[in-house]
Amino acid sequence: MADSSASIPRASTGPALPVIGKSDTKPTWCPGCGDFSVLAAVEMALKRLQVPSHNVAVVSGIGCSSNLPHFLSSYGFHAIHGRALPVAEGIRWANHGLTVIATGGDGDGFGIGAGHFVHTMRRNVDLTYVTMDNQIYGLTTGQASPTSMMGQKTKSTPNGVIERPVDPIALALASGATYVARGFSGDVKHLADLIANGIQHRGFSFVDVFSPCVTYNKLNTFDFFRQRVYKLETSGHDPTNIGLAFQRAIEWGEKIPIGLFYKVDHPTYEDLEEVLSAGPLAHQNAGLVGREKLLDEFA
Ligand SMILES: Cc1ncc(C[n+]2csc(CCOP(=O)(O)OP(=O)(O)O)c2C)c(N)n1
Ligand code: SF4
Repeated sequence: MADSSASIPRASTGPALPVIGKSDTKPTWCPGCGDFSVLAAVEMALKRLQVPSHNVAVVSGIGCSSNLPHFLSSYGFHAIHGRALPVAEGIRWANHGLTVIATGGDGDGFGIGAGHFVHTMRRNVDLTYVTMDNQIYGLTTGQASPTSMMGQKTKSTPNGVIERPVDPIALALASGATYVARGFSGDVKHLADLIANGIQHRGFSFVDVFSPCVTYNKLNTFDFFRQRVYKLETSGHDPTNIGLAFQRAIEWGEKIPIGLFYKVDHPTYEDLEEVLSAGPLAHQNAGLVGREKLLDEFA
């Protein structure tokens, strides 16, 4: 099988090409929202990798966090609720010369979008998925989300959440993601490192971010995480060992890990799929000819 990756620039450079930056649209997030840090970290990562604006597509679903693509000077697509990943995947299939980043909230990704989350990971599509996990529905003003903690009182759970939360890290490990990390909005540099390394990784990169909703989640605040998070990088964790990664993933209490849980090299969907392995569809003339032939059959 041909390895087309060698000919595809993942982060091309050049003085004439504008590197990504902020767009003219200003964020409408509440002052202090964790999502500001995630925007800054995504921008820092892309700047560090010198990815030109025209080589990046940022895709989201619906939610406060899903407004992020509006604020970057890249291509962007604001999809429907829970559908960031299928759109991102479609963009990769059409043109896997692009750096594709999907973003969104925990409701978007682990609730309505949970099926897409699992299946995009098991295909190992080469894109980076950054979730702003505030453990609440922010945009719809404070209902419980799939990652809300048991017992938490919210608008939709006035007597407290009685369901066990989804563990996004464990789910990603079980579903075949090949780069699994967690960051915190309170540490932008560390988060930017995780995102930059995720973009450079060949395969599905997942970065879940503790990104507090300062308006509707009074439990999982910046202070809550500051008192609990510790870095895997400084704790002797071996990110090549999936068993150890699962052990760290289920840690939740006085200490909560952030950093790189797991990373493995595995062929991507684009490597293994016969047509895509010959290079981006967008650059394949044969694809156009084939399409015309197909249309002729129905004419
Ligand atoms: C099909 C569909 N169902 C429900 C909604 C309403 N809705 C919009 S955003 C949202 C959840 C937002 O939470 P999250 O994805 O965690 O993002 P946040 O706003 O917290 O960043 C919901 C339920 C919708 N827009 N479309
Ligand atoms: S409601 Fe919460 S998630 Fe939405 S912008 Fe405000 S602080 Fe951020």
